[in-house]
Formats: sequence, C-alpha cells, structure tokens
Amino acid sequence: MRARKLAGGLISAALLTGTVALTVNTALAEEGAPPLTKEEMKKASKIYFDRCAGCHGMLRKGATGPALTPERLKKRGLNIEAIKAFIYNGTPGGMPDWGKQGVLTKDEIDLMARFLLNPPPNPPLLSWEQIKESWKVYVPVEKRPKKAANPNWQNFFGVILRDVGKVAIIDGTTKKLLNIVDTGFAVHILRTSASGRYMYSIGRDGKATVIDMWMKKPDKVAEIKVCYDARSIDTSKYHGYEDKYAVVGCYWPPSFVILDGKNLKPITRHATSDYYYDTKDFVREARVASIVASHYDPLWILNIKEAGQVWLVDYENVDKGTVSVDMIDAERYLHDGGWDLSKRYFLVAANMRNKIVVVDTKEKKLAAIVEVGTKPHPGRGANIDHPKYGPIWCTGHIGEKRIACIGTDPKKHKKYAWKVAKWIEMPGEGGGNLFIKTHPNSKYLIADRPLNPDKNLQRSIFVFDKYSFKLVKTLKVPDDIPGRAVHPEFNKGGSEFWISVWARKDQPSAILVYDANTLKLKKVIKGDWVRTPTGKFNVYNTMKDIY
Ligand code: DHE
Repeated sequence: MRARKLAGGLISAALLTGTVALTVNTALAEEGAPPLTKEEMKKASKIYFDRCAGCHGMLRKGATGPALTPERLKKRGLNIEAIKAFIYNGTPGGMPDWGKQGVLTKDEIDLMARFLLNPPPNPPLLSWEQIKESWKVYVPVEKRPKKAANPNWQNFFGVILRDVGKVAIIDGTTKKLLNIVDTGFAVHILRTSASGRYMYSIGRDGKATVIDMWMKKPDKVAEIKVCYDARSIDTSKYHGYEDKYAVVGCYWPPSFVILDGKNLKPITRHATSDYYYDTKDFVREARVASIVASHYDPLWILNIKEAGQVWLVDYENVDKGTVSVDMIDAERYLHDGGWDLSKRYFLVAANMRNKIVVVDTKEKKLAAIVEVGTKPHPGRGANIDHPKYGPIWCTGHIGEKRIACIGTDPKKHKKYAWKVAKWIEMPGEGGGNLFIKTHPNSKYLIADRPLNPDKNLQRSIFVFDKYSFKLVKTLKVPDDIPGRAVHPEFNKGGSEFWISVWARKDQPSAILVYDANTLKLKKVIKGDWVRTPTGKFNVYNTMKDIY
C-alpha cells in the first residue's frame, strides 16, 4: 500500500488547470485521415462525450470499451465502413447498437467514424474559480425545516429521469408524485446522507444537487458543477461526521471534489491521475468510478478506474486543509460495487478483467480478488444470508447469463469465502444484466436484462428464490408500455419492488410497482412526466445500504 498526504489541493493544481502538458494531439486532421470541418468536429465531440466517453475514455485510450485512437483502429485494419458498422450494429460484448436503436442517424454515424479516424481533441479543463462561480444555494440551512413535514419521508423514492435531466420524488407509501426537481443533464446516481434527510444527485455534466426530503415538497436546496463529467457521489457517514461532507468522483477532469454536505460549498479537490497499478506507467485519465463511505473510520473508498487502485481517502482533517490517501493496488478497470452484509467488506467489479476486488475497510487492505464471469456488473450487488453458504454477495454480468454469488464470511463460512459459492443461471441466451436487488424481508432476488439484444429479454424481469436460487417467475413489461425493464428497487419494508421502464425520451413510459410476495403488478406509475426513468433510490434503503 502507498500513502499520500494531499495538502490543500496542491497536487491537483498543476494537473487540473492544465499546466501539465497533455500528450493529446489537437490537430483537426492528420495525414490520410478523413477531413472534418470545425463545425463537424464540435458536433462529433459532443456526441462522443454524450455517448462514448464513459466506456472508451475522453482521451480514447480505452477502459470498459477498447481504445479508439486512430493508430489502434488502423492497426486493427478498421476502415471507415467497418467503424460505421460497429457503431450501427453494436457488439455482443456490450457496445450499444446506436444506429439500430435510432439514437444516431446514418449521417451522425458517418461523422463519428470520420471523427474516430482523427486524433482526439484536447478535452477542456475546469478552474476552481469556475467551480466556485457555479455554486448556488437555494435554501440556506437556517431556513430549512426543523423536522420532517411528511411522516413517510423515509419511504420516499428518488427516480432519475435521465434524458430530461430531472429527478422525480415519489411518496413510496401513497405513490403520489411529490415534485420533479431540475437536476442537470443525464443524472447517473442518487445517494443519501447518513441521516437520510438529504438526497444527492450527480450527473454526466458534473453537476451535484442536494434535495431536502424534510420539505413539504422536497426540492433542491443547493447545487454546484464540479467537473465536466461524473458518475459518483457520497457523503461522510462515520460517527460524528454525519451529513458533514459530500464527495464527488469525476470522470473528467479526473479528480475528486470535497464539498460541504449541507450546502455544497466547495472545499477542496485533488487530481486522481496516477500510475497503472501493474505497469506503473502514467495514466492521465484515471477516473473515479464508485465511491462508498466507510463505517469504521472517517474514510471514503474511491475506486480509480483506469489505474486499478482503491484509494482510502481520509476526510478527518479536511477542515485543516489536509486529505490523506492510502492507495491499494487492485485490478483494472474498477467500476461499480457495494457492501457485503456486515458492511466491513466493499466488493467492486474490475469489469474488463472479469474479477471482483474485495477491500477490507476495517483492516484497510485488499482482502481478495475473485474470478467471476464475463463483464460483471453488480450495481451495488445483492446480499443474502444463506443457511448453507452464510452471507453471500451476488453480481450479475453484462457478458453472460450467470449470476455469481460470493461467500463473504471468512470466519464462520471459510469454505465459501472469497470464491463463487453459487452460480445462478438466467433463462435464454446471452447476458445483458445490469442490476440485481433483494431485501432482508423478501424471499426473492430480482434481476433485469436491459442490454440483452433480444427485445423480449430486455422487457423481462427475473425473480429467483433467494435460498433455492430457482427461477420462480419471469415478469413481463405490459405490452402498451414502451421500453426496457431496468433497475429493481425495494420499498422500505421490502413488501414491494419497483422497476423502471426505460424508453426513448420522446415516449412517456412508466414505473412498475410489484407486490414482493404475490409478484402481482399492483400499480403502474405513469404520466407524461415519466420520461427515460433509470435508477430509483428508496431513502431508507439507500441510507442503510440495504440491497
Ligand atoms: Fe452507470 C452506477 C458508470 C452506463 C445507470 N455507473 C454506476 C457507477 C459508475 C457508473 C462508476 C457506480 C457509482 C457508485 O456507486 O458510486 N455507467 C457508468 C459508465 O461509465 C457507463 C458504462 C457509461 C456511461 O457513459 O455512463 C454507465 N449506467 C450506465 C447506463 O447506460 C445506465 C443504465 C443509464 C445511464 O444513466 O446512463 C446506468 N449506473 C446506472 C445506475 C447506477 C449506476 C442506475 C446506480 C445503481 C445503484 O443501484 O446504485
């Protein structure tokens, strides 16, 4: 393990303001590359950022998706027609079929193929001044309610309406829409503070928003744009620091930014550009993937995707201007993950290496690296207390139809610890699973499959008995609702699970509420406002890490 003390953001300064020379070629076209006008370059850069950068990287050096530099494309013998075919049809490995889906037109695909055969443009950087200027407080802390206006607030759901840049707040008890909050472009996840009162959103535009669940009509009370591209946010959860700080993990510029937890005032930021854990070569685009807050110490666990390192960021002395980081070498490319049942171990997918990395947050060290199936994608995973295997944590896969359940109790169930104790098989061909979920009060493990090429499987929800692992039922999205089934989430008591039906932006869709005992569809939440619903987060379950 390596340690580093980051005082007052000094390490960040050079990297984040661009005084470190980038090796990116900014020329608009190189010899032999198809020409692009300035306007086309601008348009293509935007499409690339919106649709491609998440997997292939801003600098196109590859991560979850392969590198897309002109040199590599040429080396693989991919000419413009071949590249167009990839963009149109997608691949079984998880690349979306942008053309077939109607997301990109033929002209846009042609533009993107030409863009890729040119060197990547130099991505913009964001100054600390710009960050500070973007900070807005809508309701100061002293003007906020002193107690919760609604007794059901812990059973509220935040629902991401991705492509319209909004978050719907729904009362999970009455199923009434309470508010639609303007959050920012393509919100990715929601998380709550330790008390649950505050719900935070983070979007692909790097904008963080905090919503106060104690208000009669829950609404945003502050916002700030801390980077150009981000996927993760969490708060300080250790005893004595509840609701005190928030931290955003940025994709671009690669960094993390610490904020005041209640009003999002920016405190400090640090670059995460570092060295690949294995080759020790420098990687400028070392992005922050998932973040969780430790329950043992004032620490955040940050997963540095490209570098393959897990950073333990100590926030105890943030007020004194110091952030200490312990770096654990793990595996590439770190992505999403969740706690085991005891909340001592954090399990995170190194998705392109088909591995799950286990971090012991009590001992602050790597506990294990477990081989699983092709392209694991746990979301936060699902925890089961099993009579035979003991506590197990399960993940689905994008690249195959199996779900892997890993034993997480090295003391009482040593035989199964840190290996796949049980494989569960989904019906049909191919993978495409993104999220699985369960609840301590439910008998079932629920799995979606939105990335499977088969339209029927995309619209199916698979319900397994969580002890026998048998498939109990396959639920289907009703025919009159367009879109794919995605992201199961239970209500507070575990008596219902909710599913988003993820359609195109121009098609109103729905949120399906199933009875978690009878598996009957008990309510369809719909309306013109239900556009591109993706992740849903129940306040209580998110606050208590119940999944
Ligand atoms: Fe996600 C979690 C990154 C595509 C919906 N997604 C995460 C996390 C990361 C991540 C790092 C973990 C955050 C945490 O726990 O702190 N996701 C990425 C990508 O880089 C990727 C592959 C491509 C991209 O450009 O974004 C990607 N993700 C998607 C989607 O296409 C989804 C389905 C819809 C969308 O918003 O684009 C999607 N990701 C989600 C959701 C979660 C998530 C709903 C949180 C799951 C949870 O239950 O915690």
